[in-house]
Amino acid sequence: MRVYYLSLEYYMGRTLQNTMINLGIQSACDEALYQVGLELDTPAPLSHPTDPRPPSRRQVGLDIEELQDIEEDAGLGNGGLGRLAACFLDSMATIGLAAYGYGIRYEYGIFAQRIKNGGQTEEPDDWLRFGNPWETARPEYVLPVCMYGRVDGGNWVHPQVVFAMPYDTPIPGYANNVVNTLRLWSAMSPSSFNLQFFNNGDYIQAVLDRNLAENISRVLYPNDNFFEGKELRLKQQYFMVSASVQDIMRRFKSARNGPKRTTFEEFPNKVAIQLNDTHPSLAIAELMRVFLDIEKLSWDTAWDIVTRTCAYTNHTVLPEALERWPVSMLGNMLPRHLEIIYDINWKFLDKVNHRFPGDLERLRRMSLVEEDGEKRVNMAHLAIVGSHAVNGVAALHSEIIKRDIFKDFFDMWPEKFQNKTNGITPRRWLLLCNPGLSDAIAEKIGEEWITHLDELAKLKPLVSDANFVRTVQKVKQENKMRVAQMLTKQYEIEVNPASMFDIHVKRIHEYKRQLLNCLHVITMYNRIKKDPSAPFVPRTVMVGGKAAPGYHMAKQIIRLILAVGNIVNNDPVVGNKLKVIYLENYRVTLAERIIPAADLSEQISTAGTEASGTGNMKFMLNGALTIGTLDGANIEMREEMGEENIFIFGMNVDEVEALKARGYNAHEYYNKLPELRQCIDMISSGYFSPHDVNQFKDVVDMLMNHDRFLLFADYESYIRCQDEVSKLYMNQDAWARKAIMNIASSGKFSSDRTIAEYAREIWGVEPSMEKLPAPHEPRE
Ligand code: 26Q
Repeated sequence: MRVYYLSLEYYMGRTLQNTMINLGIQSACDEALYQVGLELDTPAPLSHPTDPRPPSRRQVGLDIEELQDIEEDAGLGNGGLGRLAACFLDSMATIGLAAYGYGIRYEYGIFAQRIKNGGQTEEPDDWLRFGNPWETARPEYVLPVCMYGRVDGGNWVHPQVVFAMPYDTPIPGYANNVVNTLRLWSAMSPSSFNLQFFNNGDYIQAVLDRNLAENISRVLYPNDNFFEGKELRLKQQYFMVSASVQDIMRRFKSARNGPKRTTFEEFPNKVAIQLNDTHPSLAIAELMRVFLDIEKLSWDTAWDIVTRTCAYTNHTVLPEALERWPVSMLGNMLPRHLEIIYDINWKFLDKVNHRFPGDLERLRRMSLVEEDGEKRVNMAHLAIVGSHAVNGVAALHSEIIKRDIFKDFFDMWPEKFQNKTNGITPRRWLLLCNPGLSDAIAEKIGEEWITHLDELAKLKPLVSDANFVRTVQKVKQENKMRVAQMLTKQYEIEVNPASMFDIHVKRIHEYKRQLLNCLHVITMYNRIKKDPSAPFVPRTVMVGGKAAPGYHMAKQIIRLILAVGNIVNNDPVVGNKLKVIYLENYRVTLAERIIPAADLSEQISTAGTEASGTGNMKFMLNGALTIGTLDGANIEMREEMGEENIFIFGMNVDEVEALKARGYNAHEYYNKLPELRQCIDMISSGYFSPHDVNQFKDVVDMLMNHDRFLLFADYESYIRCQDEVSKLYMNQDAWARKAIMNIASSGKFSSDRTIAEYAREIWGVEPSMEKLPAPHEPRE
């Protein structure tokens, strides 16, 4: 069985250190570079062959960290979904699956965020500027992709052709001699492109127009959890799907021990295709087209193969993130696929009608084609109908899917619906990013945890080992110092490394409620101002994350946090009790720095909105305590560590639903809670924006009159919970013991566990932790 992971995003970050670690050559490389440095003679000035002085040598060798810092992040993703794909690649190689990642080689990844004039600006991410040493172009496997044209008697005629050039990146497993492949497609214009111009004599124009085709893989769309129905985005999706499906078919047909004469009955036993959200869901229609039009299979045979091959992972329940492509756009670009989608829909609705006779309302709800307003194809419906398994990414999320957004489909096929709680790779998110903690752990329980994260449970008894507690505290302090030094060096910001590092890093989105955190900051500020001599547990609040360039409210949220920081950080009454830092350009590499230095992790989305979260797991694994809602995987984290080791506040999903049903009225809370009212009044009166008192009018208006995420309803409970956090922080040992309980309880959140579940319960393949013989060693 070969597993194919199809994703429009891979948020890989850097590769060098990860490669050295997985190959087991990190310390050798480190040492070698150091020695090379020492060998470098720096000739003494004016030295002469007869000079009796020995040639001078460098006092210190070359530092591998300096080399690592030169590498660009491969930022081919937005946030959680893209990073999950990257963690999965690492785990699939580590647990020995024959897995391939397929995606797009964007020439520009997620934009670089710069803070200018109090807000976010975007700079293009020209990550290939100095070349990419990890990739190999494979021109021998280039493939044509067809778009546009029309259907004539069931045949797709006169399409435009673009070439898909594969670039392969090796994905090594951890210490097991496995190397899988991530294959990313780059668009290349065929030399015949726009030949009609050429024949008209406009050769120059024909060459210039090659760009049009090559724009397909130019840039990653920077929307996180938001659907934007742009034609170029649809082209990207089909381009990736078409090239990947052809590649998969070619490999199936040429398999060494495959059938002599190609029969497709075996296809679902040899090929598993996992769809990372609906973004690659055209694969279902494309596979049908290939089996019907090219391989000439019957509809029923083709459909049986396709549905047994494909599986779909949903990553969000937010309605604005669900892909609903206009029929007109799809029909113009992919006329044959639209026909096939209509045929899938007829046969599907016929089945529904047999199961639930006469339930017209149900047929309307379940149709792949939405007919209210502009006709659209609901891609989630296509993905569910065309897959044998549909999964959510945390227990709560998988329940919400069954109960809410896909209820009708659950009624129809309860057996399709599964849960696969997300995970993170312990190689990057502990071993690589936190060597101090890794060593402290290894000293007590060895190194098995690197591939069997459940082993961390062996740390639980060590909460009463005073030495271990002290070591963990020391490691955290060192990690904090490193971040403090970085902030000083890069931004000339002085932070108090003895203060609590309270960290909120993720994409900026209303549902993630960075504004709630901001209200807590203002509340603390007001308390300090009100009684400057009252005891206060010092905090450094750091917020980081990118806003989608077109998301006005998200950009305003960044502006407000910066403005509040400006006032708080420069108020002499506050001193070093409270600092607010905006972490510019949060990305994988910055996460590797920041997360190991966190005391407190903010995971405060409105219950029922964050499908899982994975940052939450990274903080837990690195010994931060969490303040969070009963949302996504927070619930399972609490279950693993016990409720005494996590700070949970706010409404649960049922309470959120009840409040919505009753009617949420922000004014009630505003009138009832004086500290909240004070915060809001300050924002709306321009306290934080003296040069433009109306700056945050829209933010206040949203919070007061149309807040979908019910901030004020959780304000009081959040503030109380934060007070408890501060109280505990005064007892450093009690805090550290809970931190150790967090680390020791994080075994479940290894992506190795997640992938083993996908393997057994969706792909029908057994993981193998066996080490392969090294290529140059004879097989036993
Ligand atoms: C779709 C169409 C057109 C343009 C953009 C998009 C688009 C792009 C990215 C839609 C959604 C996304 C990203 C979604 C995402 O990152 N979801 C997160 O997935 C994580 C991994 O499962 C979860 O942990 C997070 O809870 C979820 O928000």
